[in-house]
Amino acid sequence: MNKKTIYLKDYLPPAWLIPETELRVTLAPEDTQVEAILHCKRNPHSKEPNAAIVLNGERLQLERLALNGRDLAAREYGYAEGLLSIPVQADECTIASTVRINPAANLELDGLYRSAGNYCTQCEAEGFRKITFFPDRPDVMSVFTTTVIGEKTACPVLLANGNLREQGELAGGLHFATWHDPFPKPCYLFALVAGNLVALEDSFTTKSGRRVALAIYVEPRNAGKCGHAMAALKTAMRWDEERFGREYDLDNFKILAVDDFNMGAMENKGLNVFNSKYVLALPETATDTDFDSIGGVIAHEYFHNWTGNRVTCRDWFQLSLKEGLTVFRDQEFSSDIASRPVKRIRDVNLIRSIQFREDAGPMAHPVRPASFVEINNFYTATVYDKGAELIRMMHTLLGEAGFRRGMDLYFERHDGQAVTCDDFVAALADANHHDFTQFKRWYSQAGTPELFVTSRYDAAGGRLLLRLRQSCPATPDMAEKKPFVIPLALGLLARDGRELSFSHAGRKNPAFLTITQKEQDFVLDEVAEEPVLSLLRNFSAPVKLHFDQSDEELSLRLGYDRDPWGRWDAGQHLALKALMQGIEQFRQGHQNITLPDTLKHGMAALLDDERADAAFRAVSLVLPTENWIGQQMAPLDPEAVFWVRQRLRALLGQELRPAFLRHYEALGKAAHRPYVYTTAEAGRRALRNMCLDYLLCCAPEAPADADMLALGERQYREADNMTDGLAALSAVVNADRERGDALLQDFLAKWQTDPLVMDKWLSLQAACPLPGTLARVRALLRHPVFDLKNPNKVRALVASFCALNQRQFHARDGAGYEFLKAMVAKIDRFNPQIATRMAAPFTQWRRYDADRQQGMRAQLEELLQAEDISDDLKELLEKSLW
Ligand code: 0A1
Ligand code: ZN
Repeated sequence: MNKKTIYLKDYLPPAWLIPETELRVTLAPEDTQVEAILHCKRNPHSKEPNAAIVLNGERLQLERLALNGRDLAAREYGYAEGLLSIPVQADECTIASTVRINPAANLELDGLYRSAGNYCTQCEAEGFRKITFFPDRPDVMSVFTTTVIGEKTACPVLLANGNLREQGELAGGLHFATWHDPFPKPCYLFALVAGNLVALEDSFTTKSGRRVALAIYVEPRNAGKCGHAMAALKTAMRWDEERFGREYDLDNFKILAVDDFNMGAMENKGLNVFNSKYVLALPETATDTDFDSIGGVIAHEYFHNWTGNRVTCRDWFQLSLKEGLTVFRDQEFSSDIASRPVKRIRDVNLIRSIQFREDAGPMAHPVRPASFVEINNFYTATVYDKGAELIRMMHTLLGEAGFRRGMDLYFERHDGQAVTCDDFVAALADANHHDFTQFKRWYSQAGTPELFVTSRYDAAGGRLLLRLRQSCPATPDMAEKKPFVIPLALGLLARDGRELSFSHAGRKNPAFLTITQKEQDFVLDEVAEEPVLSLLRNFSAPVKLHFDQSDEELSLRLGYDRDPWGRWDAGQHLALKALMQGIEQFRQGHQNITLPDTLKHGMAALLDDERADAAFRAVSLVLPTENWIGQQMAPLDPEAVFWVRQRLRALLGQELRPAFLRHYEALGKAAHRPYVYTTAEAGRRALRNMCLDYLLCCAPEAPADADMLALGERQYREADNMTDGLAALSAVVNADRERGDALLQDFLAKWQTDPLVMDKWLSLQAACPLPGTLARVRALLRHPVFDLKNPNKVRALVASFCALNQRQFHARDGAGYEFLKAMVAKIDRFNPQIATRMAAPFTQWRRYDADRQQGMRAQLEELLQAEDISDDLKELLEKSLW
């Protein structure tokens, strides 16, 4: 199509509104007919008083177009570049259209498509235009009435948004269902589902006593795997009432699970469509992590009903209005129902590993981008996760009660509207008389701010002097950044680990300081002794903190910090120092890297710390991710990062073997049998599997210990659940090819008919850092369980290799790069969204040494030269090469 860049500054309100829409969809695999009646009204707020009606439409075969009941001849309208333009004199009119589409040929999974013979839709961001002609922009909100017609035998179930109005039989073996959604919504929230589906049904009574029918639809073979998702949905519905006062509004809430889906899930009004990965779970087939993420995603989509659907985005630049806020809400939900510290640690790991890297690369963009070519490229960690961090900072600045006041005002003011991030912030500000003017720079300035801190203790005055300086690197869109508002949460520790009290500006023990200037000094008073500082507690702002602490100070914080996040962060810092030192030695040719005592003792104490829960100990024992380590290096040497990290893990495993074994055995005895999924049990399994992982870990190129391999094999055989089985399988696969292969064979034989389990099987093999993995991945492309058209399979094999297996992907011979290029080129022909996501590792090419730079760059250039690449991929390639 050759899309052009569009700019936020060019936003104009729609010239026409469509208060009501009637759709009649007659399904057939290759020839579906869509009849639409749009009731149109000029927008009184439009700046173009005589404008024609302009409708988006792509891949549509137009059969009939009528204005106020009269068929239009081709010369009476214009249709070019996906825009249908109809000149109209009056202020109100009705447009009727009939189009034909081919769902069976839709492999981009955008618009109406088929998955396992069933029909479903994906309309966010701009998929509705592939179903019918419509002003496909979120600020046009319409009341939809949808009649779905299908064959009774092939499609016994016919669903759309809203409440069921009518259903019945038609001639020729057909039947129909008419659904009416009373809530005006943008077309990106439209959904239609049909097929041979079974439902798990339940109900929920809202706080005002209304009964809502709940149903999760799946293919018949998946009946019986929805119990956890249903329980999570009901918990989420109650939580939103209690924490945010938000009640559900329709008579029913329906979820469909499909195997073919580009993303995680979609919040269509009253009819969510989910990637089956985030619905289906049984103890035998899903890990604790899967159970967790199902709860999180179900909640996320449900919460969108208020943050996204009832109040939606004015335009796609405002995507974070709904996504950042809804991620914040799902984070809070998960924190309230399970472990708050562990959730925070996982989220911060994601921000540091993925979002910081994005913010430092060629695709960097502000949380509210100022321009884009293809909106699908902006469903990013920045919009979602950094967006949620902005909400979290405002929550910190206002406190829970003030934040809730602001949210209430936001809903009161904007229910039923399409609004901007500015509107959201204004509601929080007005409800609290708080000035967020400077804070809003977080929305418009990309890049990760860096915070440099030095401190000096004045013993005579009992004062601590803090000197702070902030800066933010230039990003492709902006060279100079103005100072951010940074809430810096902090605490002081005495040398024996006690929390020390202090005061600042007359306030006793404030939880945070608010930094607003480029350089700023703070004085903390009444500090009785020289403290160890715990800064950025709970990761109070998405910044890179530069603050020198000795190993002793970090060890003290690792052992005693009141803030669990601070304990984890201190451990990460301690490990990072050891890693960076080791990397330096490795690069000078030394392979005999040793484990610093401070790290060893810190980790040992953490492992034994019965005051902390098991889940916290498990996450805190993980060394910093390769991504995060890599960000501390220029140029980035992925082999050194992998090698040293693996070596330190192996040394920890060896030197702390008795302790790991002791905990492994004890945690095994404490297990509930059979498996139950509870926070405590999942934590226990996580810690036990962490012990196993360390016990099996061997230094690069070194053989695994036979006794430990046997331990892994035994756990694999004896496991009654996927969490323990997969953890053992993964540890053995990463330690020893031959023994791993034997288990992989066994696993395949057991699970080959379960696609989600096969994703795990593929992913494990692709992420294996042992030599020979690329050949294995190539062979797996031809394996019967693999399917290039299925995004989950592509993610499992291609992304696991190219994004998770940095060592093999960046192998010196460039074969990994060649592989990714070929995959991207192939997939782009039918699914640009997935192809572009797969290409992401290439965007980082500038961070590597000259040879690797050259290797990746050549692939980017080759991709760009190919004919007919998608707009999605083109945007990524051009920005990366620029
Ligand atoms: N709004 C969904 C995510 C989503 C976005 C785009 C999609 O297709 C291009 C699909 C889903 C969410 O935040 O869950
Ligand atoms: Zn979302």
